Amino acid sequence: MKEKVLSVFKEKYGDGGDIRMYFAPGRVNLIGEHTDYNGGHVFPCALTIGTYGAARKREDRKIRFYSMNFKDLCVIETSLDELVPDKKAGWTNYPKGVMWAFKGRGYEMDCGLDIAICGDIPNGSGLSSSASLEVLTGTMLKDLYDFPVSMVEIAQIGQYSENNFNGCNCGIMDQFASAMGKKDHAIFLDTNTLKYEYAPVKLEDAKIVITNSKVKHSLVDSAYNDRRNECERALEDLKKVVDIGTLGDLTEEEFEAHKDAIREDVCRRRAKHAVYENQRTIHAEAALKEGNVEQFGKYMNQSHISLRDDYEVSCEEIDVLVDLAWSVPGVIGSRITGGGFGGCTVSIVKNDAVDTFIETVKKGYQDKCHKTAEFYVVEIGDGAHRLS
Ligand code: GAF
Repeated sequence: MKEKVLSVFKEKYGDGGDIRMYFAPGRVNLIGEHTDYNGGHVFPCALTIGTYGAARKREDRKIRFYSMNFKDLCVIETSLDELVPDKKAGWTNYPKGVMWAFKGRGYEMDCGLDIAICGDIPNGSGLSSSASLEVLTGTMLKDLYDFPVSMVEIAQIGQYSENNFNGCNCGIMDQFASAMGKKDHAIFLDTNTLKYEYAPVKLEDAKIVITNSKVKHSLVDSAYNDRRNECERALEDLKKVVDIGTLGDLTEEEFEAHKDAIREDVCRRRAKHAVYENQRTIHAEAALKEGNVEQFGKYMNQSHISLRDDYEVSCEEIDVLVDLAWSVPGVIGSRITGGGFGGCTVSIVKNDAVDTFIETVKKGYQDKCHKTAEFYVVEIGDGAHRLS
């Protein structure tokens, strides 16, 4: 992939000069869903699939973009003086947003650049292709312009640009995983403090299998923002009776003791998920640390039920995939992963059950939903970096 991007870069922009190559991964979240904007914990890992990019500084203020994923589009040109969102500019709003956010933090690019990218994250799968593009851009800018930013700041800048330039009110999990991932480890991140710890994912006799439903329901962004608002309303009500900053500050017992202060039933259920899921994530990480993968799988299953029933971010197709997965002997745990309303499930499957898992789920999904699922047996990779 790296060679392909480099040769396309040269074909589009010409050879010579200091062309540098970078990679930023996509992510899969093992557990801790919809907790990142509620001050809770998440437990994602970076994947070995992601976005590759080649870049070279220019002498003028032009910025040129080319993506091998949208071959029908030609080179898209803008300038350092035009860093504003533009619907017509499509995917380039992500890198532009990051440049704009760097500038807002006082990191002024003194010249433009040419960029060519190519990603191997399946389109619309919910494995964070946009976060990987943001983090890729941040990694390029840090290296090419010598900006003294840490990888954690790159994640923060990515999230800030997505919230304020691209209008999606996401939490920090996806950008953090892409920037800070570590091979064979998941990141146990407290989104309230940004304290994190790497937890080895030693699955000697099991694999992580992602199943792509190939479904993406409309209104994903508005439904996502609705969930956020409902959690905020629940928090406001709770703050009248208990001294907390976020839903992540509550234990299950404290929630049960104070939940009647939440006036709307729907907000109570959303808050219940956020509180229980946060606690589940803390327990799940501890179980994994102790080598108790079976227990970890049980928490994954509970997470799915809570996302399905209380948070209501699943959908028919995803529930079919998870039910089928649960029916296969050798499946340790299975749940929806990411924002929801389609996208992917993540399952931990015993090595000798992987083939049966894929066969059973594929056939059952085809029979029940008349759709063809895709399966990826994934490896956990490193966070964003410059390629040699
Ligand atoms: C999406 C968001 F981008 C994340 O911040 C997170 O909230 C996730 O949905 C749900 O856990 O991926």
